[in-house]
Amino acid sequence: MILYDSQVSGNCYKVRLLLAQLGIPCERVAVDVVDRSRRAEILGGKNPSLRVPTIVLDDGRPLGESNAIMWHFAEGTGYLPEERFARAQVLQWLFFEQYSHEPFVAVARRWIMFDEVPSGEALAERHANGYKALDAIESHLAGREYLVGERYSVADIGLYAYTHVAGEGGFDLARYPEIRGWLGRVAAQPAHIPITA
Ligand SMILES: N[C@@H](CCC(=O)N[C@@H](CS)C(=O)NCC(=O)O)C(=O)O
Repeated sequence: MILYDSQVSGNCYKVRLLLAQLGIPCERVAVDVVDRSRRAEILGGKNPSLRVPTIVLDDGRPLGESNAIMWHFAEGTGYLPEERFARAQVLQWLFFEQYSHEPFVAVARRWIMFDEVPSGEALAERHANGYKALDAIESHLAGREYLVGERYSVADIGLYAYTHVAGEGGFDLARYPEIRGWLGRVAAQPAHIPITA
């Protein structure tokens, strides 16, 4: 199995973390996420969006989108609930991550660390919306250990990926005690690996 990957990408880290926790080995092919010039050559025919993560299963079938890849591998394991409503709640958080969190928290980090910040106003807008997402997670976690059903799941991996490095995007997590406690619980899970692994 081959994972087209980027070490610095939180989306790729979701897949690496889940596979590590499931004990599933894969070959990693590093793809440059800043220089896009070889994208079509590397990912053409595998992922229509030409983005990473993209995984190619042992039988040759390719799959893109971090949360879809996690869902595929988590099915039938303890990382995805069996009960119908709880599964929908996991999807609720994964869609929230992609629409309300990643475009702001991850993009601010990307601009600051790897690209360039287009303007002060643009960064302020990413921060304002990113803080709204962090506020939502903070209030949901009050009185809870994990995002869904009091059990660690791919919902937690999905939101952990960019939240735990939000400081690199200029976000201040000091004001979020619930999130900081939850980040610690996620990092303490068996077979956890850091984004740098
Ligand atoms: N929704 C996608 C987003 C994938 C994505 O944006 N990947 C980034 C790295 S984090 C990428 O490939 N960026 C380079 C590009 O946009 O060409 C997912 O969750 O997998």
